[in-house]
Amino acid sequence: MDQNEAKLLAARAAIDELPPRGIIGLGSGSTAKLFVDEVGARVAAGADYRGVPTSKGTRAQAEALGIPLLPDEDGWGEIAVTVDGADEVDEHLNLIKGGGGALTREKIVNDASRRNVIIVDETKIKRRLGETWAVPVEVLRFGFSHARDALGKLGKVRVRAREGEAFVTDAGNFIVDVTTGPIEDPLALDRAMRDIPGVVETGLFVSRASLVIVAGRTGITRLEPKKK
Ligand code: A5P
Repeated sequence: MDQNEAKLLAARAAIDELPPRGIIGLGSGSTAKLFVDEVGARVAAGADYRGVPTSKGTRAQAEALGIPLLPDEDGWGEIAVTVDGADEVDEHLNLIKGGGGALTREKIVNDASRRNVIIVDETKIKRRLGETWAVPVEVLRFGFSHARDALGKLGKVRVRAREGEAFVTDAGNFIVDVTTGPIEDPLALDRAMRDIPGVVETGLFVSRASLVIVAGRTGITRLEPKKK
C-alpha cells in the first residue's frame, strides 16, 4: 500500500465516526480532501450534513461537491465531529498541523467540536513531535520581524514561501516554520510561542485529538488518548 492508498483508507474509515446527520467540521490538506470527497458522496446520496470548512480551499471543494456549508463567521453551535489530517502525531496523540497553512482555522474548528477525529497514514506517527517537522506559526504582518526574531529564540526559523513570495494565509498573515528538534513539552512550547505579541496561533495541537485513525501496511489502527 502506498501513502496515497493509506490516506484514502483512513479517510473512508472516518466516515464511520460521523453522526447520522448534523454539523461536521471539514479539515484541510490532502488526507482531509479525500474525506470531504466521501462526505460529498454521502450528501449526494441524501445524507443531511452541514459542514464547517477549515480553509478557503476546503470551502471551495465542499461547495463544488454540493455539501451545504455554514458561514465562516458564526452560527455553528456545537460541531458534532471534525475530521482533519496532521503532519505529525506523538505517542500522547498531540499533533503538529499546518503543513498547508490552515492551522488557525483548524484550531478554532477543533475547539468548537465535541469530537476531533484525525486521519493519517502511518508515516506521521512519531515518538515526539518535532522529530521531522517544524512547528508552523501564523504571525501578523504588523511588526512581523519582531515576532520572527522572538520565535528564533525557540528554534531555527524560516519564513514560509511559495513561488518566491511569502506564503499568505487565508487570514492574510505570514507563516514562520520553527524547527525545534524533538519537543519535550509541547504545551510549554505552545504557550511560549503564543506569548509573543503578533503570534496568532501555532500548529501545536496539544490534547486536541479524540481519536487518531492510522492507515498503513496492516490496515487501520485506532488510537485514543489514555484516560487521565
Ligand atoms: C493543513 O494546514 C494541515 O494542518 C493538514 O491537515 C496537515 O498538513 C496534513 O496534511 P496532509 O493530509 O496533506 O498530509
